[in-house]
Amino acid sequence: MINPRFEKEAFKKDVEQNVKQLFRKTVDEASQQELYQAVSYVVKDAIIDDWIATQKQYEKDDPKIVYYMSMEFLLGRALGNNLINMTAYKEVKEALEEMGLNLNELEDQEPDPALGNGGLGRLAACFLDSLASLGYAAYGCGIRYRYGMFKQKIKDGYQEERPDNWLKNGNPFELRRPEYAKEVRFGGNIRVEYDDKTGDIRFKQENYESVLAVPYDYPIVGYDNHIVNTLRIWDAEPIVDFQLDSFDRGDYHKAVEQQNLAKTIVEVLYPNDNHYAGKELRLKQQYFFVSASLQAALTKYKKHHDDIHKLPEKMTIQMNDTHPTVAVAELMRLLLDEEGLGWDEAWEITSKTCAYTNHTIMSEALEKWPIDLFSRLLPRVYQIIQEIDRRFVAQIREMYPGNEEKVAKMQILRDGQVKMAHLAIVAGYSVNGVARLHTEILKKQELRDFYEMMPQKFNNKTNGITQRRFLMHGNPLLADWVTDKLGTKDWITDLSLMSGLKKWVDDEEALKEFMSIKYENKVRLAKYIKEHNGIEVDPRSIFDVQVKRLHEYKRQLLNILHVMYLYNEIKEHPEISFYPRTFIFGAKASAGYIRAKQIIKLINSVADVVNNDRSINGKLKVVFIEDYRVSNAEIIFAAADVSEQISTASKEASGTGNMKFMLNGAPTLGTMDGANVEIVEEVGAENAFIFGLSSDEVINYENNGGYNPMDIYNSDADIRRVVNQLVDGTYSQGDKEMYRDLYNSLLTAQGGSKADTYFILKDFRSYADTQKKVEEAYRDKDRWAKMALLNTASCGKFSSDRTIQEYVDDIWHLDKVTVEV
Ligand code: 4GP
Repeated sequence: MINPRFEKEAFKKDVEQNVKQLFRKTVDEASQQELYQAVSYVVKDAIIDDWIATQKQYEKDDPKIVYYMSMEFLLGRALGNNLINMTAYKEVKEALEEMGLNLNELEDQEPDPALGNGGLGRLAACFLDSLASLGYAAYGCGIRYRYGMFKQKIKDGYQEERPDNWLKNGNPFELRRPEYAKEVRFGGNIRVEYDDKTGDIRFKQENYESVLAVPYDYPIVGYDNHIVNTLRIWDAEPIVDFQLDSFDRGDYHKAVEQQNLAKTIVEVLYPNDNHYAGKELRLKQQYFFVSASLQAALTKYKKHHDDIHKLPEKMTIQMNDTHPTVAVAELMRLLLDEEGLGWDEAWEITSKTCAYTNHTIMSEALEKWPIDLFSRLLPRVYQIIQEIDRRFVAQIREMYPGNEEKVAKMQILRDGQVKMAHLAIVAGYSVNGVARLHTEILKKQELRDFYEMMPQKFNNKTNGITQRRFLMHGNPLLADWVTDKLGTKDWITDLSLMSGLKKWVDDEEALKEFMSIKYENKVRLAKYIKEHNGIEVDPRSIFDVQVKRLHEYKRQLLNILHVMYLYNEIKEHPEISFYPRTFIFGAKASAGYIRAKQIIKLINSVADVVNNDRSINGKLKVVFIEDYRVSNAEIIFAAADVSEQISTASKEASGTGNMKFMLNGAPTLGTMDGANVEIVEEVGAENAFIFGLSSDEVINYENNGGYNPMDIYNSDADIRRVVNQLVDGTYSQGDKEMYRDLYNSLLTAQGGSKADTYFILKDFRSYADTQKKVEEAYRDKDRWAKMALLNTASCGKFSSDRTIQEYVDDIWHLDKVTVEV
């Protein structure tokens, strides 16, 4: 049943009313931005009813709650998604049309809340959607960064970063909750107090700096179930307002300091993906939101429960990567110092409450804080970690007597560092990887010693994505077709039903419909590209897409080198028939990641040369889509023919873009890495294009000193030619130095890293051969349509609903809640 607020006449009246109240305007006077706001506030009103109902139900049922702690939530836009989940999208679209307004244009007014870098942040957003849709009580806990992920501009082919002032026009969906504010303290010293009478010892933090953490609640709407969970993101404010009339010098300085701390702490999201930059401010951010979230969680628990020992029955904390793992020590601190528990009791509770997810084996992403910095900033928390470490070392020695090598490898405090992953594993009750292969590598390689000592903690949870955003919202044509063909909408909350599409795989008419939807989506993307890049692309060409963060291990360089190779082929053999192709890239590079930025420049340089060469008759086009983010991703996935998942095997923990492409009917061209392995398992090897070294082979080379790329360079003339073109000026208007570093990175060992660390030349031939197979397969329209359809039909496993249900069953043990309205 449709929510009465979305009945057309009522809805239109509310929009008019909001335009009037918010902007003192009539609908025809209001700007698109103002209209977007007016519409959003009507939607928010409807959400709030359900939000209140949900919270009432939770109070009544008292279900166990998961706190999903994450530095990043890459949400994407809210308006359209909320309407979808409230099953009101079509009605609202029509009502707006009757008012002469276009919902999609209004949606485009919403800034992407880009509070995340990439995979791990987007996964957190999918998880919140699934938790609400499945009816589980959950809080997302994070930071309300004033500036989200930078906006990317491409100027002369180079990436430039611009501030993302996403809150400039306010945020209609959030709610400030000052009544739940918490103080968070940094620095100072710890004074030990003895109580002579009781013999108790108390630890008092003195001379600290502090900020007030003020939460903003952001509704997470479940699909068609009236459940609204909360993403709680924290803003920082000074504890005492800066007072201009404060003439006491000490106070004045203190006030200014607090003001500055509050301002800087939530100012920006560090733009690092799969990489950590050991900045003091980053540690402050981590402790800030973790401490505030835990304090709030304990306050909430104590409101309804008086036995703190039973905490693990009512709440669990999932730590999204190492970033929030200071949580285990902070929870210990709160239990010891605030609740007055003894060590063993506090440990018992903490080690049943905290769980850790690892998202990468890239060693540069495993956080390790210098002890001097850490202990200065968080003196009490550090003391607690010392004690955790002391007890853990004793345990290692008991289990492996005389094996000091084990101690050295596993200790939390070692080499002058606090090793956050070790802390999380020791104190947590669960450690999971994000795809089967990744979890196996953790167990056998990266975290092997921990696995041997505590195998019961390790488990796999293969990632997933939400079909609500990435099919219903991003690809409405295909969503309707799926509903029609399955004869039910139930796939929206049970993606395994997609397998029912397999029965259409020999139906010519159905295949034609499927491919014509793909074509429509390609036309839509072509229009976007024309508007944003000024490049004409032919929707009949093969849309071969690689969109994701820019990272050497993801090997965008392999992709573009292959484009250079194809270009050489076409020029040299104009007689050979070549199926027209459009290579589409989208990627942000961390601001300080020089080589990644060179790769962006190279892609744009190749695009310049290739796209402007009339002699090749538009057979090859290269497009770099600026500012890749959730909102344009939705359009891109829907339009892709080929999904490029070409990371060096073993390096991509899972990938989730691969699943979004699959859902939208794009076969994977990839290595046996991350979740690609499971994708191939589901869809069948004949419906994917797999190439390259296996992860065992890569690891084997790595453990034995690498391989020699010069052998390949010397023996394969095509590869040699492409590599040489990096330094012969072909793509740099004669400048032979512009891409020298990329050239060197492929051929020579440098500063600690081996030549061609990511096996680009090693995998090149097999990649090029497999690309040929893609072309052949595409020429056979019938075969391609079947492959594409089978990808959509086989994606059932990759819903985040499945993933979340596994977390619930194996790790969190939450209770399902239903809300009746
Ligand atoms: C990413 C991984 O690179 C990606 O494979 C995975 O799908 C995703 O996490 C979610 O699990 N890692 C990061 C990171 O985003 O910063 O380490």
